[in-house]
Amino acid sequence: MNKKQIQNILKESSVSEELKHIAHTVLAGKRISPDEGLLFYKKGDLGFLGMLANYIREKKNKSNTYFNKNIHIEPTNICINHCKFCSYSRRQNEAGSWELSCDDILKKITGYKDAGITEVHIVGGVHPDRDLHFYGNLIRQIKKILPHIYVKAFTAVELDYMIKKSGYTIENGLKKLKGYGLDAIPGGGAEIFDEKIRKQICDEKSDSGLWLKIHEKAHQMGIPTNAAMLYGHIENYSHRIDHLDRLRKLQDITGMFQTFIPLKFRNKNNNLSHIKETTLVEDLKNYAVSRIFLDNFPHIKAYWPMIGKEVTQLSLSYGVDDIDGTIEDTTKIYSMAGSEEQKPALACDEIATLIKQVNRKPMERDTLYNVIRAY
Ligand code: V47
Ligand code: SF4
Repeated sequence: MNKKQIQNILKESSVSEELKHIAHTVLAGKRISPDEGLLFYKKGDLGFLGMLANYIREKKNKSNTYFNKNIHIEPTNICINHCKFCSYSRRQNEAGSWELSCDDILKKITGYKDAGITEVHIVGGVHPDRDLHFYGNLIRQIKKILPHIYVKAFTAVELDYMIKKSGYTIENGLKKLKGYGLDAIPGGGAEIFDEKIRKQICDEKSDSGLWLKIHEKAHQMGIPTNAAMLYGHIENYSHRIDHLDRLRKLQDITGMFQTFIPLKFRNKNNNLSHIKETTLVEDLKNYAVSRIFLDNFPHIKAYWPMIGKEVTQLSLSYGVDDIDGTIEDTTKIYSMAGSEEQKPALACDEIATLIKQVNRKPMERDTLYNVIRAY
């Protein structure tokens, strides 16, 4: 729908005058305030928010829907932290713990030599004994086997620990990792920035200021990063808007966030299992408000293994233009938390079909969003 059509619909609709006023701000290409974002969350119905989010999505990315050919490596689930929402972390030697050596990982990587993947995504637990050089060497060895691969690795929380363990400042640690071959940083570890909520769900984790600082320093040295938000647990709409606002402010300064990923809290096998998961309407609304509020983020990602293929298709009408990658059944983290896809793997053609079924244009991309193939 174009601007004129939306303006006409708004004229006829029963939407309140205060929401209409904010909608006109969005249509005029202006930024909405945190209070206005909050009002959207609280009072905006799904059709209204979806219409505006889709307008922004198409203005920024047309019908293009991005994905890549990627694998995940989860080197270990041994972790020094005890985040209440986490379903996969274990103590050292605890039943169910895993710890892949550098050689184990390189063997896996060798199996993908001819698979045409363009990205290795590495995220895992914060292992007490592994430092920056262990992981740096891992990146270097991976790139010897797959020289053209982008390595997008380690949440800011993992980075914080490994950099300090090796005695570097954040700046020098990131420089060192860049030298080893780190190309980009994923969006995890952000959870919810609000200090009171963070204390209740992941007290031991690097704090919000540090998460933002690590991403800022990475941006300053030319390393692009993603940003996530874990929602649907004990936070409320104000906490979500505060989270989005802190990201928007940093993006105003650096411009190096590539995509924003709302991560729906899944409640299996963790210490927050008593919390009911959010509904489909709530999930779509969250994508829509994120798309509208984060006017300086180029992309909004729906992580398909977490929410499933059909919800991913729906999300493409609520602001989402990026659906992660082929994955090749290489992640356990989310299946342990009860995600939709227990063995996530899709061939490029299957992803393209999913996207085309909802009249969007599939675009295979690399980690930096350069288009590799338009379908
Ligand atoms: O920070 C952990 C989340 C994140 C649960 O950058 C959970 O492209 C829901 O970094 N329910 C790590 N979420 C994941 C991550 C990521 C994932 C996909 C794409 C990208 C990207 C990055 O996983 C953690 C936490 O927020 N998580 N447990 C759970 N029970
Ligand atoms: Fe550790 Fe990450 Fe799980 Fe927290 S979410 S316990 S930091 S693995």
